Amino acid sequence: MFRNLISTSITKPLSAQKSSARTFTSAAVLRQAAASNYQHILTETRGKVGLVTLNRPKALNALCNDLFVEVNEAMKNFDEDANIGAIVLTGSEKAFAAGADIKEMKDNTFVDTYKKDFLGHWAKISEVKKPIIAAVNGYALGGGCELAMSCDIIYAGEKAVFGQPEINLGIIPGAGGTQRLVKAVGKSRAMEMVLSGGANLTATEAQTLGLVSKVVPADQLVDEAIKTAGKIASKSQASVQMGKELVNKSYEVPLSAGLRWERAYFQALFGTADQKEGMGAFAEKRNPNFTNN
Ligand code: CO8
Repeated sequence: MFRNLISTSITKPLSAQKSSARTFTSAAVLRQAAASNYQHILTETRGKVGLVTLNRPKALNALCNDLFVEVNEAMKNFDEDANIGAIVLTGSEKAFAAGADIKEMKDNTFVDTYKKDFLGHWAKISEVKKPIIAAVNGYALGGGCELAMSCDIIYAGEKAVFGQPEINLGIIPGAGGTQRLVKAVGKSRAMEMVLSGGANLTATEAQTLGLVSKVVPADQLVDEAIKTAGKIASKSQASVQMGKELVNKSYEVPLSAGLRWERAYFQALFGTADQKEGMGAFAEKRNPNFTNN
C-alpha cells in the first residue's frame, strides 16, 4: 500500500502538488512508512545514523533478489534523508550474509542471467554518497563478503569469517571478489580464496591484512560501528562525501588524476560555510557546529 502511495506522490504532476516543500516532507514520511513493509531487512535510525539489518535468519541472510531490492531502497532513502549522515549495514551474530541465494539461482541459464543482467542491481550500493560501515558478525561468504567490501569501512566481530567459496559451486565471484578483495588482501591470498574456495579469513587475519579496520567482541560490534558512524555524521557532509568519493576514486584513476581531483575538491571546500565554521572554531578554541552549508 505504502509503495503505491509513494509512486502516486512522485508521479503526480507538479501543478497538482500543494507545495514543493510539503511534497518532499510527505514523500520522506511515506518512504519511512514503507520501510516497515520490508520482509528481509530491518531499518532504524540512531541519531544521525541509519541502521540497516539483514534479517533472513533461517537462510543465514542469503542474499535473495528481493532482499537486495530492499537493501537498495533503504540505502537510497537514508542517502536522501538530510537528517542522516552515515549508514551502518549489519546482519545477525551468526551471519552477516552467507552469499547470494544458491537455491534461488541454481536453475538460471546463461542467456537469462546475461539478458536480465542477473544481480546487476547489487552495484547500486556503490552509488550511495554517504559512508556505509559494514558491521560483520559470523559468515561473510561469497556475495556476503563482496557486500561488505562494497561498503566503505568494515568492522568485524571476533568470530567473523570472510570467504569466497563460489568455486565450490562451479562459478566464480561476481560482485568484487576477484577485484576489491585483491586490493584488500593482496594477490596471493585472494587467489587462494577465490581458486580453492577455502582459505577463509578469520576476523584477526582480515584485520592484519587490511580488509577490516577494527575487531571487537560480537555483542559490541553494532554499537561500535554506530559510534564511528555517528562521529562521521557529525562532520560537514560535503567534506565527508567528497572524502569518500576521492578515496574510492583512488581505485579507478591514475595517481596524477586522483591528485588533481583531490586538490580541486580541497579548494572547492573553501566555498562552504562549514569550512569557515571549522577553521573559525579552531581559532576560537571551541567545537565546530557544522550546518552542511
Ligand atoms: N543460499 C541459500 N541458502 C543458504 C545459503 C545460501 N548462500 N547459505 C545457507 N543457506 C541456508 C541453508 O540451505 C540452510 O537452509 P535449510 O535450513 O532450509 O536447509 C540454512 O541456510 C542454514 O544453513 P546450514 O544448515 O548450511 O548452516 P551451517 O551452519 O551448517 O553452515 C555455512 C553454514 C557454512 C555458511 C553453509 O550454509 C554454507 O556453506 N553456505 C553457502 C555458502 C556459499 O557457498 N556462499 C556463496 C554463494 S554464491 C555467491 O554468493 C555468488 C555471489 C555473486 C554476486 C553477483 C552479483 C552480480
